[in-house]
Amino acid sequence: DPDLPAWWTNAVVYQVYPRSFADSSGNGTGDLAGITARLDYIAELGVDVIWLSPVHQSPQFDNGYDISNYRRIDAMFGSEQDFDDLLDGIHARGMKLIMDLVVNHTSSEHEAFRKSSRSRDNAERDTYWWRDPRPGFEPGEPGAEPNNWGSHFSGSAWTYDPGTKQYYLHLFTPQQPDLNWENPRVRERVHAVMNWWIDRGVDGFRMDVINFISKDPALPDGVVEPGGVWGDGTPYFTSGPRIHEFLREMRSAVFANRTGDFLTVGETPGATVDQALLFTDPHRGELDMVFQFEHVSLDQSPGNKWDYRGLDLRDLKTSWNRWQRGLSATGWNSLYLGNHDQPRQVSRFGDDGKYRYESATLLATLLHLHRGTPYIYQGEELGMTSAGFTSIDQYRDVESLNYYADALSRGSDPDAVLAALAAMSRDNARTPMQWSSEPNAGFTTGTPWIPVNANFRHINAEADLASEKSVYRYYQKLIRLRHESAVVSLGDFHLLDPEHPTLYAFRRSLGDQQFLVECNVSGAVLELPSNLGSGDLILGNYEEAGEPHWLRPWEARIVDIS
Ligand code: TEU
Repeated sequence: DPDLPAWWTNAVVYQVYPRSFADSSGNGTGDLAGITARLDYIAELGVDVIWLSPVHQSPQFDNGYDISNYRRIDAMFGSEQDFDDLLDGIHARGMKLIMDLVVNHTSSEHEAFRKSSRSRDNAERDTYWWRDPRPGFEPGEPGAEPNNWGSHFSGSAWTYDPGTKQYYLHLFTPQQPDLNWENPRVRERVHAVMNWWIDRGVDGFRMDVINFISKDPALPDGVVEPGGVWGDGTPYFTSGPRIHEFLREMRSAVFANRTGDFLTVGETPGATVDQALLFTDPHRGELDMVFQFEHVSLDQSPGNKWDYRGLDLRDLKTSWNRWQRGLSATGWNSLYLGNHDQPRQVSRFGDDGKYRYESATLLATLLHLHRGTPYIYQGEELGMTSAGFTSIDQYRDVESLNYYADALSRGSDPDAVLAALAAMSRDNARTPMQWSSEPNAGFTTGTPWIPVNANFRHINAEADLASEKSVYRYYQKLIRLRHESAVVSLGDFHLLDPEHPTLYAFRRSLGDQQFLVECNVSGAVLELPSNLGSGDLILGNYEEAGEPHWLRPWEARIVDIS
């Protein structure tokens, strides 16, 4: 019933990035059996759902976000049986599993793309975007691309195929050709893949860049910013003309005749509140919730994530407040600060030195007390920090390596580029899980595929589990609070003191229940404005009771003011 609160309104999701979670084989890369062996660790945190980043067969140009066979587990992660064992283990602990669904593009090694590339008139040609060179240019030469769009991972969004003398479109790497969703066969195949996974027992999907699947078939040139090289194609592929039709069609083809507690979450870069409302209105039958990107774009110059500028807290409050209000009557928010594409949140928004515990738990309090479904990215519950890499050979991520090469070829200073990577590279979140103070943080007995963060001897799961005061223990309490308290899952959101530069305070209310959340987002003591009353402490990140009208550095408090 779309009019009743859905089960996920009090659920918490935990993201596993399999290559960096736990290696059971000793080859240096995480695998499925490694995850299965650590399920108690995840279950004890209290989460309800695991989102697993891609484990499908893939040449791994983008760590699995380039799938060559949608119905096979990649051997690097283990066997088909290993997958079924993991799924059973998750279900046995009362949790659900959602898979990553990467269908804006496939791998260039997918059979359909191989066939599509063979000739201009083959039956698969139209399942991807092939276009002629721009007239008046020598095919394959700069300027001959069918339009001026840049790829998300540097360079043109087009690659020339000398065999058939046309270009194909790829919004990401050349090894990730975009599928042509205008072709009904593409859509039917995606639905078939989804049904196949649901029949296998999975509980839903996290849909990669799902708001990019409908493109304006004219593929017009985009605007080139002053000093820029490539045009901005986003107006022509973000929430394109048929996006809502495609999502409704997908929902009915996969979920219409099923009963059960499924979950769909769309990754939607660039989505506005108005679009998110359309995507997540339960009466429309599209998606359950979306990952929006506004709040992870506030600390950089527009359109250039490498130009990191730091966050003004007021911008975050303004943005989240708009999302909270916009999706209050209908629709639903997902809540996140980190994932496998973002730097570690404690390093980016908190203080990963002196106040690491306090700021990690403050950020968690802030996030988990908003209205929406919180997502935890592996290691966040330990307060893991960004990688601390200082040399280009420590990096593995294709986006980071391409950016480095591209920036240097344009004459940038290598140290400045390394500083940008240290702040914003996706590899910051991809270093191995820190399980213990053993060699390689207990992640592998072999050589890890990417260096372990040097701080693993004091930041690790073993240490957090051994202590009553730890980031992990605090996350347990927050998750329990959401499960037990309807005001946390369903209460109205009311922002307080929007103009205060370091205080993030808000009220949640449901019937006669009222919680007040007060967070000091700074390393200095903060005197609370007089309008903020005190009440019974529900949860806070300092052990000793403090002054009611003062917050200590990075102090977060949840108080009952009913
Ligand atoms: O990410 C899509 C996306 O647009 C970003 O998060 C992207 O990583 C960022 O803009 C880079 O600056 C998804 C996946 O989460 C990511 O890992 C994949 O690389 C990408 O799609 C392509 O499948």
